[in-house]
Amino acid sequence: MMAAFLLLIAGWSVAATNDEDGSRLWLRLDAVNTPSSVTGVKGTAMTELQTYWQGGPVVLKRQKGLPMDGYTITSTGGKTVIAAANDAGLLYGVYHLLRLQQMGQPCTNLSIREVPAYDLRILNHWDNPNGTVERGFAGRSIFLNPDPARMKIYARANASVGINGTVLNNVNAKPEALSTDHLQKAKAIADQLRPYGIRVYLSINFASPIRLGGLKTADPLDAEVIRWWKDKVNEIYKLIPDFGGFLVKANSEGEPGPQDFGRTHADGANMLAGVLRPHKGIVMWRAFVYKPQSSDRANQACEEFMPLDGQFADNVIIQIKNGPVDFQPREPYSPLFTAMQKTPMMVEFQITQEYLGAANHLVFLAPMWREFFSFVKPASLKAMAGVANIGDDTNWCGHHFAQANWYAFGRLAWNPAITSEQIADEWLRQTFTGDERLVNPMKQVMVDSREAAVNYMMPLGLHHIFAGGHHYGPEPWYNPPGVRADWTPPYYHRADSIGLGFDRTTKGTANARQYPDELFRLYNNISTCPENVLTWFHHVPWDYRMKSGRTFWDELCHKYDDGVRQTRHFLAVWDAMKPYVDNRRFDEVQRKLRIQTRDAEWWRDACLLYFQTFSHRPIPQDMEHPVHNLDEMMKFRINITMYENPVCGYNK
Ligand code: GCW
Repeated sequence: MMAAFLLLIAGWSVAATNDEDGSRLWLRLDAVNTPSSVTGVKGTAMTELQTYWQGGPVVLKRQKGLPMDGYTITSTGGKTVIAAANDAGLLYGVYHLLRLQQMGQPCTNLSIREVPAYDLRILNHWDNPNGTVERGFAGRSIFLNPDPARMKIYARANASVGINGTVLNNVNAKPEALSTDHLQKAKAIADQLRPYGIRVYLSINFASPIRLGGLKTADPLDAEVIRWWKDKVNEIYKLIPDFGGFLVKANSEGEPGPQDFGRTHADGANMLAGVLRPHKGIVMWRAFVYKPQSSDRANQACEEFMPLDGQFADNVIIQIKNGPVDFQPREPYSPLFTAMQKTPMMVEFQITQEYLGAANHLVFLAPMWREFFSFVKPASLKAMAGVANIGDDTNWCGHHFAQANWYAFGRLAWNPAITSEQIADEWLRQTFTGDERLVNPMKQVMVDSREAAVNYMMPLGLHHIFAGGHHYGPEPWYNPPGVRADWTPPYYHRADSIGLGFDRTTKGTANARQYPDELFRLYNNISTCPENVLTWFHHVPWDYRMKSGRTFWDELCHKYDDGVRQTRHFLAVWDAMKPYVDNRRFDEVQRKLRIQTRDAEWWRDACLLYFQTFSHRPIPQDMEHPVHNLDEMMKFRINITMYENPVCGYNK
């Protein structure tokens, strides 16, 4: 009896240890030693080595001549030397070596030289003081009551891919983010992240002098306002001597800004930059602006920022979303990137999947970001920011595969030329297994997943036809009275009896004109416009002949159906992965993929049946026909806030 009981316990514990919960992210090496305690970033580098490195002796050497954060790794005769100009470079070199070890790659005869593309590789958390995370699909804020053990994993994960900055709070910033109480909390976090070479930054509310300081104005040219900011900044630097600076969303979506006081973005940004300069702090000023009155939201960043090109202080960087509208599954790049010539710029990617199935869909974002870099030269930018997908969920990101997007962001901020395949390969080997029977098929799934999402959500240049509010699922018909037009899908898809799409040519809103000549000509002409952005730039007649020979309507139908079939294929591939993955992660991913296949059908059926009410054309015979009914789908709503992940999608 006793023996049977013990056996049961033993059996249970084996199964339990085989199961992984994803909390270790891609850092799954087990400790081989207990490190001696050392401090500072170099201390962290030594500790990581002592704890996890299984190879021969490694020397960490400070060496002049290399750019900051860069490193070399050279190994000869069993001895490895990591050299770098600064301690962070040594730490990155150590993580490189550990990555090779974890992937089972050769760790001898190395001759590696790595230099980051950007000095600033930064996460933006949209975390609120009450613990909610805007567009957060992985639980609540990790910064609310930071757990030291989790903060250590967070710091290690970031440093392991070279991320060296983090903005702790939402760009829709509450004034209290700068209260002494909150600054104390920020200090505590900064103290935990500093040994990993990570600096903290804060988003600020431009009206803080009024709402926190009790002043009558927040006019950036007012002497008292400037004094208020100086005092506040001095207070911050007393607590956090290496504080990085401010991120600002101003005069956008109801947030206050310098325009409220008759001043420009440059006036506002430069005032803050002046106050931060003595401390070597910077201002990241967002270009995400649009007004309800304008004829085309996509035009507005250029309209507002081009007249200010060259007027910003040198410690201001303009932070621009990759596309001109808002993190859609596919957008052309924001033309501001090529229009502005005299202003430092950085790109803002969205790691959290606000418009890509939240934490339910497997969508690997590296291909999307690489696509951006095929239009915008990496060297034309100063830095890279990513809106984090991190929360207090056990597996950090809600979906095990969403961890890959955090990883990919860091790798691309270090080197935008790394291919999506390589990133997926590295991440799979570290996070799951080096077994090729998993790595090869799942790498393909990851690399194909973004195009699949575009297909089942918004093919051929469609955009912003999401459900209002939470943005999960299709709602191309969403147009309630009183909601501003540019927050409703019909503003973007413009479906009518003639066709579908937004005329942004010179006959329409002339958005195409904001691109360099060569691209302007390409986009402005329907016969040369790439089909993957066709309805972004053109109102396309239903019978327009596509390159495939099909009519536009038939092509649209087929694209949606392709997306559905691709997701079913992803599920089938994953189903076959069971032998190579622990049960827990296998089941969790499988469940999410099942949701995704059903959501893909929901997208296809809702969009095609709705657009069919305009096109009056049949769904082609040679594809699967909708399995749902439009009326029912139009009544269906998921009632969640923008701080939650839906437990499942369409379930009727
Ligand atoms: O993507 C949109 C989101 C908002 C967000 C805003 C922004 C933080 O729907 O939730 O607010 O953009 O980027 O400022």
